[in-house]
Amino acid sequence: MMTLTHGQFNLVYNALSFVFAAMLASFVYFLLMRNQITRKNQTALNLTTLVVLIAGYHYFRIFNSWNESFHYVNSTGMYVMSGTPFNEGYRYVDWLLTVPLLLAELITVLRLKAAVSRSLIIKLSVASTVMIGLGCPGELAASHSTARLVWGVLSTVFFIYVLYVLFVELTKSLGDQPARIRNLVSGMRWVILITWMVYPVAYMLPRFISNETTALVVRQVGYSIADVLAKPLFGLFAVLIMLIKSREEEAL
Ligand code: RET
Repeated sequence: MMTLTHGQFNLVYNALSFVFAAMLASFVYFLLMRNQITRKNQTALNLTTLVVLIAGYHYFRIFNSWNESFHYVNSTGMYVMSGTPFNEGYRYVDWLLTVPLLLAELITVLRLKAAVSRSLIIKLSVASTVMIGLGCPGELAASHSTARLVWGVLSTVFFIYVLYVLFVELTKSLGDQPARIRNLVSGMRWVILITWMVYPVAYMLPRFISNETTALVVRQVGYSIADVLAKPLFGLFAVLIMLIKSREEEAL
């Protein structure tokens, strides 16, 4: 039976609540930015707005699921499992939807030639969907099982392919972008590289942290931090690019 201290329960509770607030706030912010972005740049803005909306909905559900999974025992001052299991599935459903959208957002905001854009978006969305799909059965397998390791390794192959497309193939298409945009794209790619590494590390965590409760708390807080960086922060980078492009178009 898993037992959480008051501090452990509240740490996850507050982290999930913070991410929910960040998704809501960025959703409203992206909506408010609409009239400052020219029509040509609005597809990318739509994508980033959708991503934070989808994530906001899932965080609302994850937050509720967390609250339903534990109840407070007055006599011990601890939180014990209520019997309703915590639903990690929301995260995978969220990633299945938001990861291809985030990658499409990165490519769309650049407004490359139509054929180049299409080819990059197809490669990135197929590879990222397979990456998440392969991670799913591994997440359901027991913490120390070989199955978890094998699914994780298979998923990582597609993760590496996504990084290859972003850092090698995309670079070839950036030649005609102004230097300022190239720097921002470079920033966005580093946000992807650094924040996306948190997910496989969190997946493998139960192998390294033997205390189940600590592993759960660290994983939830890790995912929460990564999600704020990978969605709202990444979206802010994208909006900056849209603003620069919109100003340039208006000046013409
Ligand atoms: C899994 C399984 C283990 C191996 C790898 C994984 C990668 C997950 C990633 C998820 C990214 C999610 C994002 C969500 C927020 O928007 C599936 C954990 C490599 C990279 C960016």
